[in-house]
Amino acid sequence: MTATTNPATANPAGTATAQWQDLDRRHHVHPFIDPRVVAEKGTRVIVGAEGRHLVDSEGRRILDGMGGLWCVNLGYGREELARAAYDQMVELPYYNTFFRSAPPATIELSRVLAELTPGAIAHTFFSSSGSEANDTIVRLVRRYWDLRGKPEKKTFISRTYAYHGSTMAAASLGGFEAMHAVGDLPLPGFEHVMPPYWFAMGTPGETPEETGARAARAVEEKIAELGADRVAAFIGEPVIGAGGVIVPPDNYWPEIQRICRENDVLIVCDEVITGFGRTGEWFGAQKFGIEADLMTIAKGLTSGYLPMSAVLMTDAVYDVLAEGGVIPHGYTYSGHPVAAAVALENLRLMKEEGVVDRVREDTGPYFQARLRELNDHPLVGEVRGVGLVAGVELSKDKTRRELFEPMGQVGALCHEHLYDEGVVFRAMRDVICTSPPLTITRDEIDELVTKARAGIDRTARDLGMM
Ligand code: PXG
Repeated sequence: MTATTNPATANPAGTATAQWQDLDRRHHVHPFIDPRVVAEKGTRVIVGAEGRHLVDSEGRRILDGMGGLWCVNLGYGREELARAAYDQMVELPYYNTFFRSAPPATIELSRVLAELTPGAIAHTFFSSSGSEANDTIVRLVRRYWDLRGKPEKKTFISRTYAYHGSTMAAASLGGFEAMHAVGDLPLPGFEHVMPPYWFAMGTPGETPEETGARAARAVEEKIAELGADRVAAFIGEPVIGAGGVIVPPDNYWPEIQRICRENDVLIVCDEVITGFGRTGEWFGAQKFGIEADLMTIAKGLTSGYLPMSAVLMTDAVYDVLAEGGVIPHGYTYSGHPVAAAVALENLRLMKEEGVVDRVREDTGPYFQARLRELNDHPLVGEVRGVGLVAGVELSKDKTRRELFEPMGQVGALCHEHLYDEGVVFRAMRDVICTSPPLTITRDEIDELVTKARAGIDRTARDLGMM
């Protein structure tokens, strides 16, 4: 395993897990985790990985049911990606895209993305994280409406449980109260409506399609309430990811599309998780028939090997922005050549290996079918998902769709048990989410489901449910 031979990342015999944990506790501030929990339990030190498995500092081999953080789409240990980065670093490690300049890899990537993306999407603005890309979208969309002579059209409509990132604007777009509570968010001009989340928000007797229709109607009503002349855009993940894998019924997106078009509201698809094959299509927009005006991409663009994100836009949006002259917006690392070289190699490998076709035709349906076997479990309320992303909603009483209170404790407990069984999931509220590398094999899917059931069994025993 490369991690044990590379002096920069090795876990030398003298450095025990406890020592790493002690250093981590004293000096490292983690995102999204209670520092007191890190202090008490110690961080998990991940020292290497190969294929779909991680290796921790205790030498344990763990199946990565999360593809890192919804991103390591080609799996770990892909030397082609390392070589692409190395070659580019030797040739041109950095140059900016500000001074009417650009590295060839960056230009080529913008061409490849225009070819790969659906519909009229043809232009790319690069950044390094999904959050930066979504911040960029807020600025560019507001400028777009200024240039169109409609400066009142500034408000973004998003959804409860949407995740769009952690910067001020991206967290404002997101629909999490706990995130809004940090930094006095949302900023002005961000509104939230219900998502098409049948299990938790469907009224008794309502079908998923009826909940979907009601969630779409909430967008229409919000536009009416604010006035269409004040609404800039609707933003949505085709499938809500970090918010608990909320898969919309088929009638939801066509309604959103109609409502936005009728009200001259732009459609922004946040494809940070759903992009690059996750749903069995290259983009979630294709899976759900969405004609996006702008798209956010990140994560799977480089399989997470280097940070890179982008805002993609149609000719129609770009032409308005371009006529407005200089766009005073950009990042030092916009279009970073090394990240671009890795993205190009990543996309080349995905095409060469037919990764997206395999997810659509083979591993995706197999994964969904096998995970749905968990529906017979007393603790499982619902299994939902598409392609290689899924959420298992743990519930007190599935027939009544009753959730646990307070929310999140059962999910966190289950997450621990799953790790002890040797598989990583992501617990969000009491939904245990999985988004494995797209290269996962049928045998590894069997391993994932077997370990998932064992972890859920342990959780149910703790709760006295079996
Ligand atoms: N949009 C979506 C749909 C995302 O899932 C972002 C934007 C922001 O990307 P950056 O690169 O700025 O993180 C994301 C990121 C989790 C978790 O706990 C999910 C994400 C990030 C961190 C944690 O599941 N998604």
